[in-house]
Amino acid sequence: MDILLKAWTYFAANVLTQPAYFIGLIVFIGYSLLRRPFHESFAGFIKATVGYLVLGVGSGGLVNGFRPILVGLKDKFNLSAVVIDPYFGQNAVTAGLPETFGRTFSQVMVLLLIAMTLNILLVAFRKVTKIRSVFTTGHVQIQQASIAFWIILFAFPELGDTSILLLMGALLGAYWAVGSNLTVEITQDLTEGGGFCIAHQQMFGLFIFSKLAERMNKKGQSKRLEDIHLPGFLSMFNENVVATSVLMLLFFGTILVVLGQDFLIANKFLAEGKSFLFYVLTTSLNFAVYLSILQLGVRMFVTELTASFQGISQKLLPGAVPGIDCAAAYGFGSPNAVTIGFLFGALGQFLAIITLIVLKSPVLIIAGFVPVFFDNATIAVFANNKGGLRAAMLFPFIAGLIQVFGSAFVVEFIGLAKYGGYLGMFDWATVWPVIAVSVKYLGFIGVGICVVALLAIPQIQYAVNKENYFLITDDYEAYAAKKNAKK
Ligand code: ASC
Repeated sequence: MDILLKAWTYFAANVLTQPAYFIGLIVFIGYSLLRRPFHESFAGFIKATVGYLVLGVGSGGLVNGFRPILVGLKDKFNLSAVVIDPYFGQNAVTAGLPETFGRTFSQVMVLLLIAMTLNILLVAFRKVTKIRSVFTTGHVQIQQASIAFWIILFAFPELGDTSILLLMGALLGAYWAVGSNLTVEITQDLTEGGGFCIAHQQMFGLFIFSKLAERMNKKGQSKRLEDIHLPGFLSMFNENVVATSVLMLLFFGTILVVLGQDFLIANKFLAEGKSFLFYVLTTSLNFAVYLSILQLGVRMFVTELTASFQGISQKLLPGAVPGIDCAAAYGFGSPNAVTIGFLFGALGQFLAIITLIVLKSPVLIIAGFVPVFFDNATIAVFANNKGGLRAAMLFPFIAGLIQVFGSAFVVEFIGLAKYGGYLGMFDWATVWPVIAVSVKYLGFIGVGICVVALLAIPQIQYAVNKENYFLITDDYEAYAAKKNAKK
């Protein structure tokens, strides 16, 4: 037993929570099941893993380069505030657990085992459960597990470790399976049968905003970004690198000027004696650099994943779809949607933060880079695909407001505010506050209600779309032909 647990922990720490290797492994297994020769399966493993690592260089570069700038605002103005960002959330939980609850959380790998098993079982029994997707984005699962652990302890401070693991396994497992399953149709539409869905932190948001965007654009009156061609000198913005660079220069340029040269030197952003102007320029242009790298990575691994996963969905886990990082969406649709989503999300967040200040809210929130960028950019990509430019501006803006207000409420409610961080992504500012309130006031019944309510969602999705529900993943070509015939 001990050896098995050790082997699992090793696997979980090095493969399961490292999406690059996990996706690589899935690709290898997929090709092997398709009886491709070993060298092809191996080549697939390498291409998928390298592609995912390249994506990681892009998203890591964005996070590491731009998070300190946003957080710098907090230090510059000496604010005591909660930063909404998954990494800050995880740190806050780690710091607060011993003091608040007298415990620590070391069993995250066991939790992943329970939740992963539950997720696979839910897909294996898809005829009954109507769940088609497996969540593979391990690094965000860990961030989510730490906040969920806090929420459960907050509701049941006396509960023993095993019971907590079971409750978390049920709640998180259901959330992972149901949430990623919600994104199947919209991702198939966006990627024209890419064969994956999104397993991240704004899955409910993507679903809701896609539906609203579709509604808003019933007559197809709002053009998609990729169909808009700006005239005259504005035509330079048709190119993504130019549009992103110019907009980021305005956005981060303003923030860097507010922070000021002295602050930047004192905090080691800028070396003494170096040009401030060129520092601002390089920093802003780096945004476009990392975004380009990220998109390159997506292109590298998605092709492999799509081709190889047939093996798994035909032979191992019938009808399954892999749920992957939200950044995979940035390789599809208009790249300018990413930039627009970020800016309008930031606008929403800043407006919400000003409102908190004006209303003298007991908690102040600082925009964290990960929710502002990855949530809202992804929402914009999906919203643009269904509802065009208007939707790509409106919904990230609304999401920005919600991320701040929802987080401000829940972080105060669960008593995490004084440790300075909260996850802050869209689902964690909407779905999880509802779960937190339910389990706090209704106890075990609340947990039961939440799990049942989550599992009811795919049933409703199926009931309203029986004909195409499984077809869209089992045979996208047939689904697309059917849709076109209808048109
Ligand atoms: C997150 C998180 C990241 C990013 C990344 C986006 O939630 O923790 O590092 O989003 O997954 O590609």
